[in-house]
Amino acid sequence: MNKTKKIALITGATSGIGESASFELANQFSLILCGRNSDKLKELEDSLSSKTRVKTLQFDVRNKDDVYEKITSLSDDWKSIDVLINNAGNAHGLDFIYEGKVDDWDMMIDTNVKGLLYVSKPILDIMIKENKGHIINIGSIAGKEIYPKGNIYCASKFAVDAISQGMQVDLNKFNIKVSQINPGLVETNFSMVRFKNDEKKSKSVYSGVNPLIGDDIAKVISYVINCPENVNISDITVLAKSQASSTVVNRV
Ligand code: NDP
Ligand code: 8X3
Repeated sequence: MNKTKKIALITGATSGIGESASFELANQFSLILCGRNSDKLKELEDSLSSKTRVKTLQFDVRNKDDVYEKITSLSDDWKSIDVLINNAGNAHGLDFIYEGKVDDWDMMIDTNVKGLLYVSKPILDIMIKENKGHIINIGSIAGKEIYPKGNIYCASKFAVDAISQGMQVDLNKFNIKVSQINPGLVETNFSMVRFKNDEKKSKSVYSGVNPLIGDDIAKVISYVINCPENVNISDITVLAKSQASSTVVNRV
């Protein structure tokens, strides 16, 4: 196994887009796979370690101290992270703002915004010191357009959009690329989380859509990473063919 492979760290590797990205990138990178679910992390390690070096880090991105401790404690052969994929996140609830639950709002802001920052901070320190790196933030079409009842989820992804732009301007002088990938409807566990395991509601989101799947976004991630050194895809929105905007979807 090639120990000189570049290193990619993926958050939210235990499901959906992050899991697909883990498989997609296994041929090219040594992988640091992050998630909360330790059984699933072990399963991923078992599946992928015949292809590449795998290190798993178990943390909740909302836990600032734990995130910092786990990343800064990486051994020297894992520390030199080349690519950070900030993917962990979810929507919680789909309610008019006057009916929204404060706990859902906390979860989205704490995970999608603050969690992304907590993970990025120690890795920025490493990348700046090494004068190299590529950060890929998974935004959303919800970070580009507001849709009814999207309110706080949209706000969290608009924040990711602003953070991505902020990273790009501030990190430019350190030879660090920053890219944001904004998917539309991707059939993952996303809607099950949003609708608190209501399978019927969750399925209805994708009915008649022929939606994107995690592997589609994983291929885009790989494309963005593998552009020539002089090229940066700074912001890309990826939709299913049947989706024209957050609210315009051709269901058949
Ligand atoms: P999934 O629910 O399938 O995966 C989400 C991943 O994020 C899981 O691994 C989950 O871990 C992890 N995660 C969630 N909360 C935390 C937390 N507090 N700490 C650590 N890990 C956490 O959904 P997707 O794959 O679809 O979502 C991935 C990203 O893509 C998210 O940022 C989402 O907002 C974004 N996105 C999704 C779209 C879609 O339509 N599916 C469209 C646009 C963007 P666990 O299993 O432990 O919860
Ligand atoms: C997920 C896409 O449209 O369900 O970010 O908000 S959407």
